[in-house]
Amino acid sequence: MADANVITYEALVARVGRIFLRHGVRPESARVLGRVIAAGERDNCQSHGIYRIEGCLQVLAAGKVDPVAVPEIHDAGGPVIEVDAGGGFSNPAFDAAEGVLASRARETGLAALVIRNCLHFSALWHDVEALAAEGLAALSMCPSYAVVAPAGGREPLLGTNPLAFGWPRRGGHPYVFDFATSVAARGEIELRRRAGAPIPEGWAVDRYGNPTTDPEAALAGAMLPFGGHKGSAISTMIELLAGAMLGEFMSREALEVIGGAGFLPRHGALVLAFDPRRFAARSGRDPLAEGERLLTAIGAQGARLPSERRFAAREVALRDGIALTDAEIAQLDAFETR
Ligand code: NDP
Ligand code: PYC
Repeated sequence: MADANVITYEALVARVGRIFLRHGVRPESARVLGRVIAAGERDNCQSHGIYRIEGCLQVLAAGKVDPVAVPEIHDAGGPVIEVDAGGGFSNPAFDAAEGVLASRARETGLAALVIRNCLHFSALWHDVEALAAEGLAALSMCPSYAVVAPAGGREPLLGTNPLAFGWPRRGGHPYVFDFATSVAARGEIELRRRAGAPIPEGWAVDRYGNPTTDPEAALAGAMLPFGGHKGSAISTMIELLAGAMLGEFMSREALEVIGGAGFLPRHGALVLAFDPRRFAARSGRDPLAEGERLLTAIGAQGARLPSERRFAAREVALRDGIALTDAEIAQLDAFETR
């Protein structure tokens, strides 16, 4: 650990937490935000790592998120549990309610968590990994802001609407995928804009509907859904289930309310937790063993499982520390003092 730019995961969690504390976030939430953002760097997911701090500080400064909101759980004992983030960040609300969600899923086989009124900036793998660690399968989804044109259209209407799935595995990392339903997360385009690099073809169209590889033109135009009409339909489903069904903002309204894609979006989120043992009970089969057969067979073909890259990066970061660039260190210093 000779390099001054290499920082341990724990030190980065503490450092990011201190930044949020300094910017008025209550200690419990600052700790969660520190963990979530540092975990993005640890797992080599830069689009949702320390690059996001700036966006979070912007919404704090603009009064678009409540720094001292205390998540409020509403649980009538049924399959749907609600947590009102009170206009605060989504992650502390998920953390507050995760235990109730997991125990309800174990009791009844299936439970849903509705997160209301939250500022959402993070990756979703945090949610499904936490539930998989409890032996549960999970789905997590949310709208974002309207920056994606539906397949066949050219006006931004859908969000980058992420979807994550987790499946528990005995004695190893869970099976997890987590992706935007746009070809890439918007953060990936912004990171390329900052680096002066083009985006791959097929990610976006400019404001006139022409294909573009220029990040500026893409950000001013519309992103595209992954997989054509299939990604467009999944993204629409997320608008309906995690927006319309919850009575929370869909991506178009989220964009209007927050005042443009320059700010992080505000909306709700939906997390579903399933207990595979309860679902399989009458079959007499072991669902985790069945799942294992499939996952092993995928690996046996030389195909990599989603999250394998991330888990490998995590192992290295926990062993050797996280290497930050000079610019990132300078930015953390600036955030801590301003
Ligand atoms: P990526 O395209 O980088 O990755 C998507 C998933 O596919 C990951 O699980 C990844 O695993 C896996 N994967 C990638 N390549 C392969 C491969 N060759 N074989 C098998 N699996 C593979 O993600 P996106 O850019 O779409 O999204 C990035 C993040 O942005 C997500 O975490 C998402 O939650 C977040 N996001 C958040 C939003 C919000 O509103 N809060 C909005 C949009 C996105 P691995 O990580 O191991 O590479
Ligand atoms: O990367 O698309 C994105 C995104 C939107 C909100 C948070 N991340």
